[in-house]
Amino acid sequence: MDVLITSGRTIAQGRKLYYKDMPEYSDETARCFVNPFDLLELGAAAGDYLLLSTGTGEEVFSATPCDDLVSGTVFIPCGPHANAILHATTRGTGAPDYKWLEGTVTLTRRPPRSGWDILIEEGGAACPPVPAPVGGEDGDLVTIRDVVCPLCGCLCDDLVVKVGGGAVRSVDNACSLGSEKFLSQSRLTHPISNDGGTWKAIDFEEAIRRTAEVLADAERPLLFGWSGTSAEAQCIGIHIAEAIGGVIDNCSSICHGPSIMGIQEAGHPGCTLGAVKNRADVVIYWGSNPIESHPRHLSRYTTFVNGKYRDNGHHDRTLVVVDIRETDTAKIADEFIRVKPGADYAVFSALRAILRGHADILPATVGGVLRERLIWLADLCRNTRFGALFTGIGLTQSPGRYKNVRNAIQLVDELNRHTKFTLTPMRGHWNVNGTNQTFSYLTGYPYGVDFSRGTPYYNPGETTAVDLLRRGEADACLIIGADPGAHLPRRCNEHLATIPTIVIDPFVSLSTSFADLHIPVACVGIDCEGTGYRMDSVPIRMKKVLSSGLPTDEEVLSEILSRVRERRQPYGVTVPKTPSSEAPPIA
Ligand SMILES: Nc1nc2c(c(=O)[nH]1)N[C@H]1C(S)=C(S)[C@@H](COP(=O)(O)OP(=O)(O)OC[C@H]3O[C@@H](n4cnc5c(=O)[nH]c(N)nc54)[C@H](O)[C@@H]3O)O[C@H]1N2
Ligand SMILES: Nc1nc2c(c(=O)[nH]1)N[C@H]1C(S)=C(S)[C@@H](COP(=O)(O)OP(=O)(O)OC[C@H]3O[C@@H](n4cnc5c(=O)[nH]c(N)nc54)[C@H](O)[C@@H]3O)O[C@H]1N2
Ligand code: SF4
Ligand SMILES: [Mo]
Repeated sequence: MDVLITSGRTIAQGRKLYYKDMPEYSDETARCFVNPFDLLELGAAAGDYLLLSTGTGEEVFSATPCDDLVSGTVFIPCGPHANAILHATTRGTGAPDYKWLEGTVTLTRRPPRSGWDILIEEGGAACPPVPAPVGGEDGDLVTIRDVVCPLCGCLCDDLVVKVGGGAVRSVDNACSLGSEKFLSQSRLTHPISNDGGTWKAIDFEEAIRRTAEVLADAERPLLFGWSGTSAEAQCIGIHIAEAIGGVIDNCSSICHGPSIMGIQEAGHPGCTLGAVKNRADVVIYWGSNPIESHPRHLSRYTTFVNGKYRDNGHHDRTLVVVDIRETDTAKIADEFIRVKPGADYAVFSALRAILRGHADILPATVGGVLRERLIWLADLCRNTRFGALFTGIGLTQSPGRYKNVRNAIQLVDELNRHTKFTLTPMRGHWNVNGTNQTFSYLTGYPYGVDFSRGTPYYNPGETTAVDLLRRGEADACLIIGADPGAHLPRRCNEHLATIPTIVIDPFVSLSTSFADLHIPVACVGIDCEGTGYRMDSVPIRMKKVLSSGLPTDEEVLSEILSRVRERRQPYGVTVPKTPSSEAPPIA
């Protein structure tokens, strides 16, 4: 059967993000949600195995019947299984087609593989042994209040954490995603090096020396990730990139990078989450499913919360969800509008036409939405006192991409002729917004910054991680605060497995599989402090709740920076490297 394959977040996948060494993670990322009628047609039942095939490859998933999807579309939680069949083309934006992949589905008897098996096939090594959890007895529990959650862009700052026996024992107020990060024990205690397929413990001094050598000696090094670490560490990373003439890119290139491209073209009518809480009477989530990806967003900031001028919680507000699936967020919304996959640009244009008084020129449906529904939505937005549109990666990773966001901004501009309306991208990681802040104020560009010319250069689709890896251009890679093993297309991982790759991460991740070296560090927000930027660009200081004795990202990076500076000629004396004329074409 021909299907459109789309992927995204689930609660179970998010809860297992910090347990990628465990089978439960793979069990979730190997699920495939299918409309029950499609399953009937396939002759399959819940739990049966389905083979999904695309132009890139094939992978087995286990079937989960799901009424939220229309017939002909299947949904996979994001992870190694989805990325095993995804191509690495980014259409000039840096972000692959995570939400739009054509393929076929058939019944099979073969069971799904684990994430690690996929990585091994892509050229990686087996999972290293993870040391037994620290501490036995809880000891005297210490309670720490007003702790900030280092998981998603909500940066909730009201957590209560109990610590004892050298570990976090309980977390109150956080959602299950945040709690699981605090409670995870999938941590390494010393650097490990991959010696021909076997893992060997090494000390920090050797790990840092080897990292500096690899980076300083590379022709086209890539430093990727950064959204899982502090703003302070990001700044040091940018200095390393400058010192080695490398490319530094952050997770936004594969995420909300297209939102930033839209903002570059049309501006950003943003506001703080506090303004939304206090004033918004219309809240729209478009291509975003916060119940599973930012679970406390509605209760802390937008919907189920009383504000200064909205003292009756959700009774004072209208919640609208626009998505291709009837998500859990859609189910609790006042109105759910289902669009056809990839049809958002047309729907935004139709809304703009209605606001300009041209409803009469519209056909009966636009992007699968009835004209009358669109007129209703335009009227709702025009008549609000304060409207807040939150955009997700359903817009940035589907056809139209940054043009979708640009059109959404232009719709919001149009609405501001009538009332007050704002737009906020639902930034994913706790400090991915920080990457755009630090990269912009130090280099002038928000992500994908190439220092090979001796001066910062930025061109999404060229200087972005997926594109550099797809073209096989990077010849060494430092991964910090990201997990390409789990989240980048197969082609990128296959290349990473062939070049020297260093991972700096407190947790074992799927990227550990193709790391030559994995350097464990203190985790920002748990065992060290640091600055994060909430999705509305408010900087928040992350707390330290326990001592692990591990060095911080800042410390490890500072040491690497001074070593690469020693090893390379002072900046300006070296001949600036430009990509060679033999380099494969960009597209
Ligand atoms: N549980 C969990 N939470 C997370 C993460 C995680 O891995 N797990 N990761 C974090 C990160 S990095 C990010 S960026 C955020 C992302 O948070 P979200 O933006 O909520 O991400 P997704 O669930 O991937 O996609 C959002 C929605 O887009 C819809 N969609 C797909 N195609 C289209 C389309 O063509 N049009 C429209 N209108 N909608 C479409 C999907 O059905 C989906 O419900 O989540 C963060 N939070
Ligand atoms: N199929 C599919 N694939 C997708 C997507 C999709 O929708 N579908 N979405 C894409 C998107 S939007 C994104 S952003 C990416 C997900 O992007 P990734 O960055 O790959 O997401 P995570 O797995 O959360 O990786 C974060 C890493 O940071 C590490 N980390 C946490 N705290 C610290 C710290 O204090 N210091 C350091 N050094 N590291 C730390 C964690 O252990 C983890 O390994 O996935 C992309 N891939
Ligand atoms: S909503 Fe986000 S920041 Fe808040 S507790 Fe959950 S994961 Fe943490
Ligand atoms: Mo993301």
